[in-house]
Amino acid sequence: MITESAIQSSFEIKHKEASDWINEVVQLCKPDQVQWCDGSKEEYDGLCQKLVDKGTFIRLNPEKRPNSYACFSDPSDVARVEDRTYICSKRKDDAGPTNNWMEPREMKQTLNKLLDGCMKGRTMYVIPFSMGPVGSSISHIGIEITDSEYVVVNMHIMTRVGKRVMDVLGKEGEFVKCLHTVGAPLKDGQKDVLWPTNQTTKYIVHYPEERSIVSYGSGYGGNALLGKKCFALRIASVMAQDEGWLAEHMLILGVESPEKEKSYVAAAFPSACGKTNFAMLIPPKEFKGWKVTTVGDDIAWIKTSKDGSLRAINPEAGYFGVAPGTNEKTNPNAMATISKNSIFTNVAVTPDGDVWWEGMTDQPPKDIIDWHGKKWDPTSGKPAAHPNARFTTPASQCPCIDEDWENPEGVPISAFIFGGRRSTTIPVVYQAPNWAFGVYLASTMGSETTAAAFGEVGKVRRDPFAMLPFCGYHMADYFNHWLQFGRNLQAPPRIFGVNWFLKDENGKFLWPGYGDNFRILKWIFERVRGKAAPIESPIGWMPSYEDIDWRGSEMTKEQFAKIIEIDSEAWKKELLSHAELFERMYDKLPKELIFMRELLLSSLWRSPAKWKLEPETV
Ligand code: SAT
Ligand code: MN
Repeated sequence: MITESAIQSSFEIKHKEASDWINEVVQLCKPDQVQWCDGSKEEYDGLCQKLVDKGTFIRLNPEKRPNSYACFSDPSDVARVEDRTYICSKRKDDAGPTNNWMEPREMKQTLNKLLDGCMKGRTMYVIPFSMGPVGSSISHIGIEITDSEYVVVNMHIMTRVGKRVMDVLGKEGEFVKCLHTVGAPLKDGQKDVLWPTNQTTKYIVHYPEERSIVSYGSGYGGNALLGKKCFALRIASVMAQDEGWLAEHMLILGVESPEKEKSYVAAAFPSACGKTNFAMLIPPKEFKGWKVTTVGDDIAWIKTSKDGSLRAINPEAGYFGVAPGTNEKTNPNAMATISKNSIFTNVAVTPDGDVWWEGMTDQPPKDIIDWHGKKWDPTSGKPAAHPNARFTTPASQCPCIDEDWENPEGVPISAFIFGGRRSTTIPVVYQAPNWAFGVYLASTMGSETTAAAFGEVGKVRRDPFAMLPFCGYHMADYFNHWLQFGRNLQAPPRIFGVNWFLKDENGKFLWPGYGDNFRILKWIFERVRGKAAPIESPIGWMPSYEDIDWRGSEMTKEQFAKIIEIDSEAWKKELLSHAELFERMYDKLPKELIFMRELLLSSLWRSPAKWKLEPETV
């Protein structure tokens, strides 16, 4: 049994609650060794080397991909596991109908049995980390305990790790307890596998009242890097509700005009909607002097500052982005970011020691190793990289990183954008006339499913605020929190809906997307400055053709009218499906949302079958 004095640390631990908790976990999980992480480069390099020695990491060619590694996970451990994710609030009613729930005591009994001895034969690492710039008033601190070296090195990139965090915590600062184990103890002398995981049992558990997380049985991404979805969204959303701020599944970007006017927007999209591409967007070449800068690509923490403005930080320090589909055309900034100091999980590896994935180049290189670690057969019909293959890469390497991305005061937010993948019905852009309308728009957003994981492909899955898998409490209470939050703002940010994915009858995209999305972003930029008076439609405010900057585009007025039209019958069906969503959470649903729906319905009844931009039908 490990004694307190055998716990290795290069710095003194003054926080009693933290060291008591560590001791408790040591007694329960029974690791062979315990090591506090100091966040140093030596620690990072040492653990990467250990992973190379174990065979888990492949060191990539230092000329092509300096200081970078590739690894392949166990095939049972390739993504977040939503059906194994629990919100264990004291009352079921607080978790709501969209979260799995178990009574906390019952869950602890189950977990304690699994945790007993779960780290045998392994080293337990203790990672103090800050979500957000160390010491910022918007930031919060966590301590993750893990028995995975992979987790430690990924946390080094994704968060700010080490002694400086314990210094901020002092003797009794608050922190979120994050306990992670791969759930694969080693018997005496047992050889480890390349990707330890528990193939049969996984639990991702949140105790919102205690502000703690326990993750068992997975070593992958959001299941194991507990600062990300578990802390920065599920636990933080509960903290935000209690304390009057917002923890959102949003990217943050800055738009700067040639006159150096600048606005920041935060945008929520469900997965598979090109969020990282939008966060790093490059305006078409005709827009000389316009710049888009990246503050964050996935999560935003937003607090009201003393002067009443809204300030946002990106709580993360790196990007854990989807690799397939990323290339020099879709996202050159991401390609530059991952050129060095990066970890690649479940990509393919080329014979010259570089990485490859579907969509990186038109033709795959010859003789590559697939994500199973085997020679890939291009005729097999199977992808070389797993569709959810990821890069972990430092945000500081992003060529379009915003100069204020680490500003402890955050950046001011002028607009919220909500988008989904919809082939019909939802126009390319519209503005909510007021905050409550915007909350309605975001609460009812949906996306067509692209992956078999969610069943039928092409079915609309409602994903309010893109937060459905990430809200740590009752979704209807969350809507209410947003309504309430807006009431307290002097100048609430404007709210917009966007949809880059409209298709014609033949399945052809009606909007080019990528860099062209800047045209829409520019209109939003002008709207938040009170310019470009909009046109009223039955569902909100629209841009006129003339108010969109078409330099370098061939889009005609007729084509634009098509992606901005409102089909009354389709929208009435849309509203019916909103009612279905609302019924699921009727017990706590804010009445405002029911009234907004009525209002929309009556406005659609009064409008033509197809509302179009042409003056005669307006
Ligand atoms: O694996 S993560 O949760 O970090 C990414 C995702 O699934 O959205
Ligand atoms: Mn995400």
